[in-house]
Amino acid sequence: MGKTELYSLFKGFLDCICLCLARSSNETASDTQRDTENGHLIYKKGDILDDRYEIVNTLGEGTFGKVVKCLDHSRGGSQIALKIIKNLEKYREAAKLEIIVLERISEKHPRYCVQMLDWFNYYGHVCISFELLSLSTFDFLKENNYLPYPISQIRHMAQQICRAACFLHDNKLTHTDLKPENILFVNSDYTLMYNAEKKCNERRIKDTAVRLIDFGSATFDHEHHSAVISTRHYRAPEVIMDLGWSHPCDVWSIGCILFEYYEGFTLFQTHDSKEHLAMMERIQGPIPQRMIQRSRKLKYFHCGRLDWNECSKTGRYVKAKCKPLKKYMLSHGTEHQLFFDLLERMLEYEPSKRISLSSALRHPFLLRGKSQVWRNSWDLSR
Ligand code: NR9
Repeated sequence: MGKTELYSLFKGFLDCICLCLARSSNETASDTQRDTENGHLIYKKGDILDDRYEIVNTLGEGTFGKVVKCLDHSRGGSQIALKIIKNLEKYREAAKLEIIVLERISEKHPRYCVQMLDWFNYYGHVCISFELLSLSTFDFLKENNYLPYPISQIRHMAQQICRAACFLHDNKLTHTDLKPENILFVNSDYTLMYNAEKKCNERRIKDTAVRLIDFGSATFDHEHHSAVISTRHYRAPEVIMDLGWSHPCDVWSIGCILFEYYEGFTLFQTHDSKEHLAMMERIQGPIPQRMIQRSRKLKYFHCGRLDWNECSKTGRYVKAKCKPLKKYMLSHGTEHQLFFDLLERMLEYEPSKRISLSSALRHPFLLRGKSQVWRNSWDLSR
């Protein structure tokens, strides 16, 4: 089959889904009693959706809608997570594309991407059911007073995140919104242990199995690429500089995520693009000339350099707040050296030189200690 034929097949499939969703939503479009004015579904504990899903409680919410825990009475009352999209055209349209991505992923059963179980339209709300997961790696960190994860646990989480994103890249997709909030533990049970150094109790997650979620912004290689992607702190330099982006922007985000697991705080704590670039220069050195010359964001640059005054108020803030990457090392043992070597390659400015995820998976930091995770859980159980 040729490329154009494949494309039209895909288009046909897409149109079919759109039509199907549009039909079922039009039937009940006049019924707005069920929604709040901003499009959220009004529900209560015990409500049953699609003659099957019994709502237990709310797990999370956002601009898109809400995520609720349900019992699936067609599967012996097993627990699932249900993403209920707002009854608004804009979000319904986006959800249709998300389902296409999720179906493409589900066909191949990758281990580290969340599994979609089912989807349906409930009075104009697109609903997507998933296997039930647990706390996000961000919420666990927060509930643990931002005490960082141990490096052996970071290794196991990094292996899974890289495998999940590598699978997407192999399937011509970029996630575009990788962040600690979108990486969920399968089970967030923990043990409490005393941290003598910080004189406080510390939570240690028992099982570091994670899954990647939220494919609502995932973009196929052939699709239109939005100019602005990612949540600010995890945004790659090529995105900020409007140089065009592809798979490597996910790698940059993973570098920022792993740093955050290691330190307990975000690498780029800023809300401003120029300040963000200045932080990058403090941490990783000057932005390559080639990138500056091709950038369309002329307002950030002057005479071929970042337009930045180190002596200004924000200039002094960045200088005090950030330091060269290696200075953040908490120890100089071999595994810390290897971890920072990997971070440095993930946070390479030039997208074409940035380490790919298939190479990252062969990096000595990630190759080491496949059995170490076992040894750790064994250590904890004593
Ligand atoms: C799947 C998802 C969220 C299982 C879950 C869960 N289990 C427990 C939350 C708790 C999947 C989601 C997805 N896109 C989402 S939720 O694929 N977007 C909204 C959110 S809610 C938290 C971060 C992003």
